[in-house]
Amino acid sequence: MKMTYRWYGRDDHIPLSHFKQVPGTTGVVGGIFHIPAGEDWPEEDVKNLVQEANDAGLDLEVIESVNVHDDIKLGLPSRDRYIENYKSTMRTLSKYGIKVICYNFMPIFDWTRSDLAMPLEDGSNALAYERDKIEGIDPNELIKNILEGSKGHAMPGWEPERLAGIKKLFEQYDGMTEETLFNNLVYFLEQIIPVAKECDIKMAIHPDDPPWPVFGLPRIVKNEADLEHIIKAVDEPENGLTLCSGSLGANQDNDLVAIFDKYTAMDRAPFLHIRNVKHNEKGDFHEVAHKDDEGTVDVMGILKVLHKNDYQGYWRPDHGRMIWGEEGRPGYGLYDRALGASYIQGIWDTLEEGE
Ligand code: DNO
Repeated sequence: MKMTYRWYGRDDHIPLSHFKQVPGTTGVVGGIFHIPAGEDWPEEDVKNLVQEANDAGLDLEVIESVNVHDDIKLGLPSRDRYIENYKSTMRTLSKYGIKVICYNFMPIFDWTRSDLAMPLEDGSNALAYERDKIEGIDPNELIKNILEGSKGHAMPGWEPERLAGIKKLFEQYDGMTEETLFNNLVYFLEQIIPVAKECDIKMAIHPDDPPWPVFGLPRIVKNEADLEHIIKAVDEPENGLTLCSGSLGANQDNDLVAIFDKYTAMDRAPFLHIRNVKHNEKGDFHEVAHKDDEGTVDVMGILKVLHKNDYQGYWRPDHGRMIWGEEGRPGYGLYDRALGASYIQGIWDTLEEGE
């Protein structure tokens, strides 16, 4: 498997050389964050992004994310214009060697947390989700908390210009069923998967985070049944999944090992996010170190099935804690992700050795 780190471009507090210093790193996962969802990505920006990573000796073959405009998720007539932009962006990305595009299909919000820096016993802090703090609060309150908690770092998925129209968006989604949202996803996929084929790009939908409805908005990427529904709806190798152990693992009913086994064996998961979460008695969760016994995710079990299936795709250590006093974008410090990466690679080497 190819080990990558998520890199936020020039806005990242971590220089590319630091990622490169972690043994085993082959590349970074990038994005262009100043272009609003729905717009076509300028070729010059794409070229510079890839060039900068390559100059540092790193591949940049995965984009996370090319975000999908809400009009596509809503199924509005204007979606066709945004889908054309999406296709054009795919063509540009393929010209610069991009192989995988990660995206999500969550209405309005991307990932949701109640706390971006929950103090842990060991003096570190991590992202957390407490249902009581989310359910019943005004979404504007949540936006305010996230933006304040991000301490000035742009948080992908929480772009202020998009959230400015939040009231109207909620009205537009009012009453939307999962079925309608799913049909809108299929409409989108039917248009873009032929382009992905032509461009030799794999699309990789990210699970909903957390995998249940938030603020009454429909969610369609929550569990194995949803994943199956999606890949079967447009049954082409380019219609793939980003398997995220933390997002899917937030619901303890999800059998992560079985899910990772099934879709990597089928070669339908070109990109993986590996992280760990811990649940409390109320079913709330917070993020923890990657080490298997720190949380409820069976990290070793997942690695064993990836090894069994000779996984050749991209993975990245996902969210870590903030440790050693590091300041940065919540979830995306260097230190704990590097510890997690090394831990995972140690397990991987042992599996290789045992062959
Ligand atoms: C959070 C990330 C998500 C993810 C998007 C993919 O840290 O895992 O924001 O990038 O949902 O589109």
